[in-house]
Amino acid sequence: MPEAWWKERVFYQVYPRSFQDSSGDGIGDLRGIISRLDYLKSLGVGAVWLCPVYDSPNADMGYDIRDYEKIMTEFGTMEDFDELLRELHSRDIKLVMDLVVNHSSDEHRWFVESRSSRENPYRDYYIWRDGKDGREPNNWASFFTPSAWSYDEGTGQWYLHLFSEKQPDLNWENPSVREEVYAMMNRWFDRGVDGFRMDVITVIAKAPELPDGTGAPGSGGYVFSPEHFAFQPKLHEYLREMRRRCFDGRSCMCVGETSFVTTENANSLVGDGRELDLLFQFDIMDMDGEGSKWNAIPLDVPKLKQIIAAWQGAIDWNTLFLGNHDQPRVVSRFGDTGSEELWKRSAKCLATLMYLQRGTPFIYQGEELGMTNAPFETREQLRDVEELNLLALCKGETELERAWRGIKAKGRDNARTPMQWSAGKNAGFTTGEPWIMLNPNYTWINAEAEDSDPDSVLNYYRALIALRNATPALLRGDWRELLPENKQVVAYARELEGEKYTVLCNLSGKAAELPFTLSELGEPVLSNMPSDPTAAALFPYQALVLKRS
Ligand code: TEU
Repeated sequence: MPEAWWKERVFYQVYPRSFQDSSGDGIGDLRGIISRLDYLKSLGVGAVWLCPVYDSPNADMGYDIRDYEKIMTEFGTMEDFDELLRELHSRDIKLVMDLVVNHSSDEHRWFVESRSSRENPYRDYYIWRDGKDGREPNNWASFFTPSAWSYDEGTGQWYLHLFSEKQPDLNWENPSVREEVYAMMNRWFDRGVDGFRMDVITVIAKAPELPDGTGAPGSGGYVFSPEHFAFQPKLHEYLREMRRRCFDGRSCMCVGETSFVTTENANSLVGDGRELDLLFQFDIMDMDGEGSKWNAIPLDVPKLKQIIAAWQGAIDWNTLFLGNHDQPRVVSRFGDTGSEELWKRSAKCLATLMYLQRGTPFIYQGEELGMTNAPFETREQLRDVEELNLLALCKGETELERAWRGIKAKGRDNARTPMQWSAGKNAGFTTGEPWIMLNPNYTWINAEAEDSDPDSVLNYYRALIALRNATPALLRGDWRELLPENKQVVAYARELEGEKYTVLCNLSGKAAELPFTLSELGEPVLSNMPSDPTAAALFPYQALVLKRS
């Protein structure tokens, strides 16, 4: 039986606002994406995850949807969308849409109705409660603002928003909400899309009584309370219903952004019940934060190895990624950007260690060029609601300094600067004024320059993807950890029907000794620098894939 298509293909995440502008307004758009599809094909990817393109006031850059069945004006029209889908399919590339149904925009018709009166039929589409002693209904903190509640003067009640006040949470307990969502998803499937990436899907069900959180109070005394909104029992009921109503009988896939998932509860989502096909877990993304997303401690290789081994052991099929539109740039975060040589070598090393594991790779746009964090210096240069809210809360110089350190290292705008296509005007992204600043290093980190350089990060990604695509053992083989005690080298074997590959990646800036010579493991089939088969060591950031002959 052929494997599910989403296991065999490499995904590429497009952040449309920053990918390619075709209209000259400084904002990427659908026709821009269409003009770059041959580039995606040349990379070898087989599916695109498209960040939200629905009509939105962009309080959270499209993750606040005003109309689920209209394309954002700046991005184009539904005709452009249909053309994009056709053009992708004609190149044998699948399209997976990003869908945000934990919340909508406060400008969505449902919410406009809902807040218009307590009796409105849409009132129960959202989560409204009376206040307690003139304060919020409970003490929950939101991801983006101190309190998860906002007061509505007109109707004298509070509404829940786990994200910004412009992102009210939908009430999944209301069957009408669920029916509307399923019908909408089915209309997109009928249009031809191949799947959905479901935004923060693990928080759609809330504890019915909305009890106070008991954790440590944060800003304003509010408590971040995932124990009452993540992985609630009803979540599984809703996901099974969604599976039945939308996915059964179609060869479409569902990947969940499963915030708060653990190796213990993951199989409740992707195991036999098959509520989701794939899940995104964030253990690697969270490992350098020490409890706060804004901290940035240096990469701890043994801890990384532990996370990789734990997840390879926990579920049958992982998603493999090191970044996305919410995260800083991969090579700035986990590699070494101190010199051009190490930047290049470490970018290739990180890709090798991640994308040859058992699972489905997800590459974030520009990562394949080795794009880096951007040198933001002023508030005016920032666009992200999360960063701007953080700065707005700062009292005094010390807090501001700390916030800026966090924004530079971890801020989401790092991943959202325009794609670097060429050394020409605005990196070839737009003829107009870009909506967010360009990273000035586009003069030398760009697709055009890298395309013609055989040693570039881009051409390495092409070779890596081609190798994976063509090698059954790297697609479907077992995964086995090697050198578990080694503190610098990530090493593993992939094996299928007697074919064996070994992946060795020195993820440190120092040479690493090995307990064998390279030739003992076979012939190199991919490497990021010349290697000596008689050596029993790896250079800093050296990556090597060997095939046992
Ligand atoms: O992110 C969900 C999420 O859990 C966030 O806390 C994420 O970890 C955070 O952005 C990190 O700084 C999703 C989307 O990917 C994100 O872009 C949206 O802002 C968010 O949901 C709300 O829809």
